[in-house]
Amino acid sequence: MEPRILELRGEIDRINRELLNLLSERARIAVEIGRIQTELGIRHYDPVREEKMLAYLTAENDGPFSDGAIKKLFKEIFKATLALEERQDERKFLYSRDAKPETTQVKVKNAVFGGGPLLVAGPCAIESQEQMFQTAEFLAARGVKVLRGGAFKPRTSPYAFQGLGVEGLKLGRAAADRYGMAFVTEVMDTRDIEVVARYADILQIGARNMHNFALLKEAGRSHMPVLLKRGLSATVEEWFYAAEYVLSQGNGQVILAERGIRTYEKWTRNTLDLSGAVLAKQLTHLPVMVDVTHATGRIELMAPLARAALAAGVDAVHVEVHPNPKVAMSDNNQQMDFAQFDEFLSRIKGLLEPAPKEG
Ligand SMILES: [Mn+2]
Repeated sequence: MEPRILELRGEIDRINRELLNLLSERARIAVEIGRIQTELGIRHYDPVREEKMLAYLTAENDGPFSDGAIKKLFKEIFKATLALEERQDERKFLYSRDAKPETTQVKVKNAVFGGGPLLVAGPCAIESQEQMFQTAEFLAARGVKVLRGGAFKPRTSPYAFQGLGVEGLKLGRAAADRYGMAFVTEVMDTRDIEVVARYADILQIGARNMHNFALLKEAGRSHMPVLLKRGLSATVEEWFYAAEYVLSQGNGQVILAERGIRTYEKWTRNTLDLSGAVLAKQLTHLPVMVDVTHATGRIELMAPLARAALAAGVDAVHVEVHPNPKVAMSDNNQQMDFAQFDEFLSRIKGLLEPAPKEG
């Protein structure tokens, strides 16, 4: 190598080191500014300040870099700094894995969410004693530990079947007790939390209520396990923030459920956002469930997507099962009958073995 080049490269290495030190010093100061901004509730991103810095730098610039190149370089520095400040904030959220590295386990009866793959199953709506007992008996015999069933139903039409209410809660509780299962059911109104908590083991907050902050806070105060479904049009961030509402009330028992989001696709009821579910596993310490029934609305898709979800490491899969879906009072086409559930189970069985312990 030409000695002159080697010498100049040595100079470049020295300057790189200095640049690195200066960048790091700049970042540390910016993070301190970010900390104060967070304390004061001020946004980190300040476009006016960025514009002023760029104007100053281009005015000072005598080349050889063009003003455009200088702007581009510094914009990258600004971007990386902003990301650092936001990362700093992220650490403070209770849902964050930075706040709590180990996966939270939510224990209900014999079931542990976050302690190996689980199935949650049952009819869309609780309709009768016979229906609930038949379903619970069938599911319990197949090792399902968590029974679902809606007593208060959020229906798109106000004239559709709204659920049996408290009568339904009693049926769900009785069926779960009879077959040694945990019982999860939806609560839609802060005024119902007390009565639902009396009969259920887990309070479900449905997709349509994910943004009902009063309900989230009350569910947090109940100190009951909460199954929080992602809203139809909620971003992953909004979903986590909804969980934060519950956690911030001192209730750490939250299970996140991805149940499909609304997209332009019409051949599936919703679009299963498996990326969102995996992000929830990676970024939060909360157990994550994937509801393949509402995500797809198509029985033939449920086993493949349940396999995908379990292979991707989610903690639970949710399906609707009904002794006779044809006469069900809601979601007729997407509830499995018993034979379909057996077929479903045989297709996912290999993935239901407990995962090796986290190291
Ligand atoms: Mn349903």
